[in-house]
Amino acid sequence: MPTNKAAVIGTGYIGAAHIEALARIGVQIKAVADTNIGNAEVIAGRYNIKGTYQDYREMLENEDINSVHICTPNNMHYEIAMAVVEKKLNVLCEKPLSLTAEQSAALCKEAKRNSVLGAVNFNYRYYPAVQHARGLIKTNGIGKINIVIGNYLQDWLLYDTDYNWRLDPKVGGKSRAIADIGSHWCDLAQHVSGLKITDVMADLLTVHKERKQAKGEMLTFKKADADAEYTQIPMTTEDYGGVLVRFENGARGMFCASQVSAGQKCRIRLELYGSDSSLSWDHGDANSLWIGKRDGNCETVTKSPVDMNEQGAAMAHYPAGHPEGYPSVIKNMCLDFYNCITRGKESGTLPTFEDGYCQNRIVEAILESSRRSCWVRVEN
Ligand code: SOE
Repeated sequence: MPTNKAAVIGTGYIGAAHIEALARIGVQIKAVADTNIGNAEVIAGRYNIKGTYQDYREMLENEDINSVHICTPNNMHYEIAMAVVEKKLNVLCEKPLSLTAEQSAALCKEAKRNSVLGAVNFNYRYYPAVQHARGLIKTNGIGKINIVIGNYLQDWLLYDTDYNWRLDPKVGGKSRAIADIGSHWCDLAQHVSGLKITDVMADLLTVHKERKQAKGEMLTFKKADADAEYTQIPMTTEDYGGVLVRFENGARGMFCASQVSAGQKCRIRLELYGSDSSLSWDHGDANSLWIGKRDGNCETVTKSPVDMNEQGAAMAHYPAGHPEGYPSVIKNMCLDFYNCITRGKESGTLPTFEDGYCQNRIVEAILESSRRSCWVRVEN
């Protein structure tokens, strides 16, 4: 892809994953920006990237690029994405697209007005087994979908000494477990089933009403230093959310999102029950898809670029028996994004700004449902 020239803003753990993916697919990275210029310089050195900036605006002024990856904390997404689309550059933004549905609606409008492609990193779509499931459903492989259930569980916020910018509502947003990881589940459920979530009924819990913030920067998934000095911080965002959901075809479902489930590191699981058969995918065994049958034997489809259906095979780059994991799905997403730019049209797999906006509306409906203890309709 010689014509694409990218810049990456934010060089924390997910920024580094984008940079690695771009290097793998051969998109030229012209510059990186980070308020922590030391981080930007280290990663630029590793990948031989020429431009390093502390101020992303300066980078947008100076660099000859056609795309920008936004990998900063959540509260920066809106301002940066707006600046990028106003410069008529394509943008791949980390989730959430912005902190509110109102801001995301404005971004969708502005991206359209400037004829640029806007995408949001709902990366779990890009596992071969997930796309195989979507392909099966598209060809009516499991019959009418009646039930969709699952969860997304983590444990990196189990202790009250676990702290990070995501816990500050001004930086991370008003919702945490639901917006940070529940949104991945909702996106996956909608993308694979092809059905929109129309109503939600939620029950949220903040396990730690206060947390101890250690001095200095704490990266996501990192443990606090045992000798650290702490400040006590009141918590307003949820550690856990249980949500009943209804889909546009009348299907029912439920999911829970938790960041305080010991032993569960990154456990996203989706189960779909149709009138003919069932599908189950679990991130813990990401290269497999279980197909459940009432009559005859159940099957497990394993990742294979030759034996999977067209949608699954398109995401598999190594032979069967060679697992493809998290870095490969970021790579698949970047490939999809740049192919869409080159072809000048969306692929159907790419999570767009519209999908990011949709997740803001679901998250806001979930917060309202929990506040009012009732079913809330998602604006669609
Ligand atoms: C932290 O909970 C986090 O990094 C999320 O922000 C990501 O979206 C998820 O994929 C992994 O966990």
